[in-house]
Amino acid sequence: MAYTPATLQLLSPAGELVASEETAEYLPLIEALSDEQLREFHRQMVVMRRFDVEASNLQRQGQLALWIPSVGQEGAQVGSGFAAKAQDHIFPAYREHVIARIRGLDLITIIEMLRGISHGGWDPAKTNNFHLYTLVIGSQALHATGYAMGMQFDGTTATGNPDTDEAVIVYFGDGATSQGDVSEALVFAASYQTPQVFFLQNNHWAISVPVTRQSRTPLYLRAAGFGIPSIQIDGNDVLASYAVTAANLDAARSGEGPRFIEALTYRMGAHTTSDDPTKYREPGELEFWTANDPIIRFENYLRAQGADDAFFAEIAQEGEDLAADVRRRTLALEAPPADKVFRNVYSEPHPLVQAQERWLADYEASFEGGQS
Ligand SMILES: Cc1ncc(C[n+]2csc(CCOP(=O)(O)OP(=O)(O)O)c2C)c(N)n1
Ligand SMILES: [Mg+2]
Repeated sequence: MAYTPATLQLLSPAGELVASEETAEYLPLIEALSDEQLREFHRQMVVMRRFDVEASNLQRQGQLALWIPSVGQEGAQVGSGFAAKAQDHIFPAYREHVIARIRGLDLITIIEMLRGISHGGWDPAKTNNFHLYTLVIGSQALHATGYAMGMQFDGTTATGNPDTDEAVIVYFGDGATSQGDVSEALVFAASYQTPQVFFLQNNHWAISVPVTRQSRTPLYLRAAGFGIPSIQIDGNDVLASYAVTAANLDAARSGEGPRFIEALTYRMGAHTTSDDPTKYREPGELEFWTANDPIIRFENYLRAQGADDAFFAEIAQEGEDLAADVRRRTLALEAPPADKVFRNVYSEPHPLVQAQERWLADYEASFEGGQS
């Protein structure tokens, strides 16, 4: 499943604005952006792709237990991330590193989690309402809907003031749509008309299961069954992601109820560094999505708008600097204590866990120079 006739694009793959009946309501939101804001979109996409590559390399060099790449999904994330207002609350899954950075989370926090030296917590009050990563697929949809209901109870939404009215945006994947949690969240959101945008990043795979196995219909159509207005957009079009999310968040914020956006995008890399996608996907698929790369498309657009080589060189350098900084800070981190994984499993000592801990200690000790 690539693009469909229903997929909304504001920017063609060649990087030109699409003027049509469908795009007319969104183009003014793009025209209202300054050159600086547009360039900031690009800067974040480029810099974060470089960060992502560095994090994958660090994992391969034994510095992280795991990395979860977001390469290919920068357009969907940058656009929607900038569409959220400061007062909005963002509930991510676990691949939203770009949005994390936009909301001010220090990326080393994610690195620490995937190195195994933290349990992944941070305080959303200190990360501009960017809530915790959620590895239990789809459960964040329920957290988000509950939070949005709370806004209604607190009266912090739909008061008529767009500068302070709050909304929630929740990110989830195509695979998550098969989870009961997501369906339950949609039911409650529709019942209570929560101020909420469901943002589905359909990256076409749930590990090795293709989206075609998850759904016989385009996923945005599923929202109709819940009575939630929905739209399918080209998630590799950063401008579509921005404008459609902004419009839908505005609607949610002003009391019009929940909305559902399906952003078609592609996970260009592996599911995680523990996965080998060459085992299950056709090379032609990657070629199609490489030709629709969100960064190349937006670079073409910016060049036509007058951005020059110096700008692109500057942000490439910024990416290098960020990667070097993350590498330096990662190498300075402590090693994950081998016993930590066994702590906090049960409140009391547990024989099975104790046996596993002993096994690991013996295994480590079996290596030359190992310690028991
Ligand atoms: C409740 C639950 N079931 C299974 C898993 C194992 N799992 C981890 S990622 C994943 C696929 C999720 O796919 P999708 O929602 O499309 O998100 P993506 O990884 O593509 O961003 C699965 C099944 C899990 N983490 N949680
Ligand atoms: Mg997926």
